[in-house]
Amino acid sequence: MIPIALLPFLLQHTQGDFWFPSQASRNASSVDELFYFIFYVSLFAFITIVLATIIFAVRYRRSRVGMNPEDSPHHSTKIEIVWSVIPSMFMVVMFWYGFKDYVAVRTIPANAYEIQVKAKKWDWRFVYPEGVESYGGNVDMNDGGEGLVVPMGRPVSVRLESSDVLHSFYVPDFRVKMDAVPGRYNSAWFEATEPGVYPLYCAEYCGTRHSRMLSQVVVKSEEDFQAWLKSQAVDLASLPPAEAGKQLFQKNGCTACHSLTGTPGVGPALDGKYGTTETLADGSTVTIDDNYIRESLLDPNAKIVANFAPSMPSFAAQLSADEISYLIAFIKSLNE
Ligand code: HEC
Ligand SMILES: [Cu+2]
Repeated sequence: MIPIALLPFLLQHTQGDFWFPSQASRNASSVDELFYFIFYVSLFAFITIVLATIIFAVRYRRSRVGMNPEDSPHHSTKIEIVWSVIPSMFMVVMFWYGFKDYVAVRTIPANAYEIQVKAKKWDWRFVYPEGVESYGGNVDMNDGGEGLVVPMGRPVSVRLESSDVLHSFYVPDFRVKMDAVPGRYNSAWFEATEPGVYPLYCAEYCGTRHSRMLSQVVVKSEEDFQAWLKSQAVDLASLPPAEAGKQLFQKNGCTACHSLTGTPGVGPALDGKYGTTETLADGSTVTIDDNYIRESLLDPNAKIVANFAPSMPSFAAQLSADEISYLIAFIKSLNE
């Protein structure tokens, strides 16, 4: 049914096409081949059945034959065997490759390089075995993060967790998608085969800023990846406190809710705020000082800023006393 001239176009998928983005991981081609096999078998069956239906309806229509329908033969073993056995053979092929690919996609190679992926409303944080952290990378949010940086040519596993609601780790170019579920760990793996930058989506509607929970996977050659790891290892204590606080502000995803440009987001903008007077939801006022910021981080719902929903998570489990001081120094430095 498909014009022969179209076939080479339809079968050449590696660069990405109408159906799929590029194939940038080792499992991508087998996923696509199975998809296309099922797709073309279904297309063939669909066209054959619809055509036969139309032809029979026209050819044996009542006005043409001019009489009431004859009783149809109710049994033909030959036909029944043909239409059972042939489709079953196709099903077995689909099952066999589906099962084989499923096992390959779900079995994490023992030598995989494990990165912890932490999802929360509404950003991603990536923790490497070397203690290095990377985050976000969403151009739109302008958070300055680089996203998930991975080496090319060796298996990488992601251990997914969520600290609030369901999120889903989705990299279309790798054909990888796995939920990040609060209260349990999930894992997925891939082996990137082409250097480049690929979009990383949250594929589970997770609240008002779900569409902004957009990051990227940066695939680097082994040497570039090792160089990147080295360049990321910073000792916060060696930085000026405000600079250390700035890094923590980005790493902890404060940028997802707080802008530093005066425009309120989910939470109030934090530039030029230190030392000013804040009006709270109950009408009382409070001065934004060190103790107030500390309380905002450890017990955010103790005082709610007027006109904002109490949606800030507590950072009591994430931040050490030193880190809280760095963050305070950073917020103070925004007044200068
Ligand atoms: C999920 C969104 C969200 C995240 C992430 C978040 N906050 Fe907030 N934050 C809010 C909201 C909403 C408010 C205002 C309501 C309230 O007082 O709880 C707020 C209030 C504050 C205040 C008080 C501001 C004022 O004008 O009185 C400070 C300071 C603050 N956050 C700092 C931070 C820091 C530092 C981080 C990162 C460690 C952070 N927040 C992460 C949503 C967030
Ligand atoms: Cu999400």
